[in-house]
Amino acid sequence: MNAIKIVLGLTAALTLGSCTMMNKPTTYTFKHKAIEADPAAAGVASVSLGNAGMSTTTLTLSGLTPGKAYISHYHAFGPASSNDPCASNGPVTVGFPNFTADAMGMATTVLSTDMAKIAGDAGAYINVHYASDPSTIPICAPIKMVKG
Ligand SMILES: [Cu+2]
Repeated sequence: MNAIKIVLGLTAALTLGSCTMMNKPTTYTFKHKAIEADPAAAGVASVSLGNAGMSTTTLTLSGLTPGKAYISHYHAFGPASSNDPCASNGPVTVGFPNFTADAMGMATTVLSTDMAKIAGDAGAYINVHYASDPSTIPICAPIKMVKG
C-alpha cells in the first residue's frame, strides 16, 4: 500500500517536472567575434519549445551601432570545425526577421519555426551580421558545441 502511494507520487512529480522543462526557455549567450565591429555588442538567444513541434527564438541584443540594420540566422554545423560551431562556417538554415538597432544600440528579433529545422547540427549557432555587409559578423551564439 505504501509502495503504491510512493510510485504514484513519483509519477506526479515527473509529470510536473517535464511540463516545467518544456515551458522554460533555454538561453544561449552571444560571444564577440575576433573583429573590431561593434566592440560592445552582446546579447542572448532565448529558445522556447511550443506546441506541435514549434519553437520560438528571441534575440535580445545590445551594444550595436544605433540606427544600423542587421540580419541574423541559424546556421548548421559547417566543415571548418567540429567543436567550435561559431568557427565552423556552416550554411544558413533559417533566417530571423531583419531588424535595426535603436538609438541606444539595442534590438530584438523573434523567429518562430519548426523545431525540426533547427534540431541537432541544423541549429549549431546563431550569427548576427551587418545587413550592409554580411561578411561582418560582430557576435555569434554557439548552441551545439560538438558536431554530429
Ligand atoms: Cu548568418
